[in-house]
Amino acid sequence: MSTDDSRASASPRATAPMATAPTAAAPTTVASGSSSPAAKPGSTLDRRIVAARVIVTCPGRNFVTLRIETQAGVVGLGDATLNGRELAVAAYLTEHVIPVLIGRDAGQIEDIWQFLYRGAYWRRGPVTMTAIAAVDVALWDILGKMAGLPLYQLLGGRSREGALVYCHANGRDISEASDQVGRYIEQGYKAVRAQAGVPGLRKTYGVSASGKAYEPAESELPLETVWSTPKYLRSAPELFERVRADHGWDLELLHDVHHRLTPIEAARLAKDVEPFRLFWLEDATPAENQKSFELIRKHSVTPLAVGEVFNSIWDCKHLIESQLIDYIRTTIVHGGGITHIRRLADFAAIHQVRTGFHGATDLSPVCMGAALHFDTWVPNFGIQEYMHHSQETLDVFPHDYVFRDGRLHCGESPGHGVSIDETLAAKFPYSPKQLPIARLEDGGMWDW
Ligand code: GCO
Ligand code: MG
Repeated sequence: MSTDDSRASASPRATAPMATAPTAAAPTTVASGSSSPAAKPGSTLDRRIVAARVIVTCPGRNFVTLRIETQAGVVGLGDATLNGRELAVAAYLTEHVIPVLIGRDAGQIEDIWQFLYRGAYWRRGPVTMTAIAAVDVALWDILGKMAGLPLYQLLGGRSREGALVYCHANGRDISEASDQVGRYIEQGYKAVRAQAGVPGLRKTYGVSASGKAYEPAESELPLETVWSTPKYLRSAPELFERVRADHGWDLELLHDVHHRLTPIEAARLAKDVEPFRLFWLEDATPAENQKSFELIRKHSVTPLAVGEVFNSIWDCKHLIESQLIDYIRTTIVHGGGITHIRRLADFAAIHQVRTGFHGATDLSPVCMGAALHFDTWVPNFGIQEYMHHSQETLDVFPHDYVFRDGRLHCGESPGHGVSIDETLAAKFPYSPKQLPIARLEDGGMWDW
């Protein structure tokens, strides 16, 4: 071991050569520039990362994908999409991560994770953790392809036949929402999230314009929406009373409050919907202050889910170890990849908290593919969100997972089973879109 602490930061085997920083939005390649010695298939040299680039595409909505290639020509993909802040992650990867990846051993997944996390000095945060996740997932994908095994097999093998999913039903009013729940039941869904317009509010989170699929990031600059907690708290329990009356009890029902309530208001709602036995109530209150969930817990036995905006185990440590939640929603793309989410899931398991991964359309099929392999293995699996991607998106990202009998089933192809059609992706250039914001009726800023 060298004691020369002036040596360049490098993997144990290779020093990253200088690379020209490419621009964020355009697909670019940074190659090592050096000709590497002939490598035997499967040897360490074979795994040397020789190229990596970021692909930004907008087949209906924006996605950022990291593509890593080894000396042997094995390609791995990682999702790097952070809705409304896509180019921040693209630039983080292109400017700061790709140059240090070149020359490293793609098989050193843990070491590369630690290098990118500790080595950044500025730890955590959605941009950093999404960038790390993209690298991590691409490397697990490469490992699976080199081993000729599906990702779930590398994690420890199959624990279940497919992942129970919940889809999104919504309506401008309660009756429209309940009708849509019925249509999903007919399609075989066993779990449905229900959201309805709130009387007196022009636009409500989770509710689409008539006939259109719901997609929150719809305008170049943030759309300003108006929120009223009293109006919402009056109508939300009625939605579930109606859905149970229309569709009975042989169905898992979920609901997303989307961070809109104070802890005591959240406790009120959790108590009011208790008779309708929800599978979970999601993001009932913002969770920066993890102790605030103690208040909800004191008043209700409605199961609680939280964490789609978290990016590390530290965001939910108290929530989990104090058993203040039942489901943790942090998923692979925003939580540092498989390497970190596996730790989080293990920590959750010993506190009987189960997974319920975020799966909105702003997470690409690459994330969904990886998540489904994880769901297939993880012992403390709860449920997987499944918000349907548009056909254009599915065409850009060929994948082998399928929906059957209320579950999503990952495929058996090596790695995570999702690729990208770059020719098609290039036909959908980046289109700036931001998430809406919410204000109270008096104009004060609120949580969207
Ligand atoms: C969900 C989420 C999403 C988010 C979106 C923001 O539960 O699916 O709340 O709908 O709003 O991911 O980018
Ligand atoms: Mg949510």
